[in-house]
Amino acid sequence: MYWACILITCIQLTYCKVLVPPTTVLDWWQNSIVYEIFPLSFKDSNGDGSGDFKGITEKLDYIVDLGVTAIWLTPFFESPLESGGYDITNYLDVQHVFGTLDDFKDLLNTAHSKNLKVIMDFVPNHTSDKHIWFEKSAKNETVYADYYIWKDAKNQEEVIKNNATPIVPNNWVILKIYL
Ligand SMILES: [Ca+2]
Repeated sequence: MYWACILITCIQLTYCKVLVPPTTVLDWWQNSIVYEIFPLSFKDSNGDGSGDFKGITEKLDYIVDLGVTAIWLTPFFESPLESGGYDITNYLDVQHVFGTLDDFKDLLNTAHSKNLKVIMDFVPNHTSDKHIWFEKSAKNETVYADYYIWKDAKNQEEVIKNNATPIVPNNWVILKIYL
């Protein structure tokens, strides 16, 4: 009888998938409620037609009231805004249509004072074609030449021989929005 009980217990543990409660505590990003903000179309604090840092700062109490614990800001670095701000020309400054770097710091500090985490949508894998690195790389300048991956045009020979208009080597679509 004793061995039968042990056998039944082993079968139950094996086939009934008795689960052991997880002992790990979830990290903040695993259980946060995240509110994505596209700064350009969020609140415009100065009436120039574009959302900005001060507008976001003004709405933080509203965001907290929603139960949000983190905000995610889409890219707000210096950019010609030809690709929603994902086309960055300067990673060391903010896009001035959103305000100043101090305005951003104020937004950050105010968010933290309300226990809101701030996620910056950082885009390290590509830049604007107007970024100085891209321009130097396109000219094949030393050091910068391999900062980007380059591929010849589909009609490269025609371009070289007859100065033909280059045909892009892929089927990527450029999606331009607003402004
Ligand atoms: Ca504005």
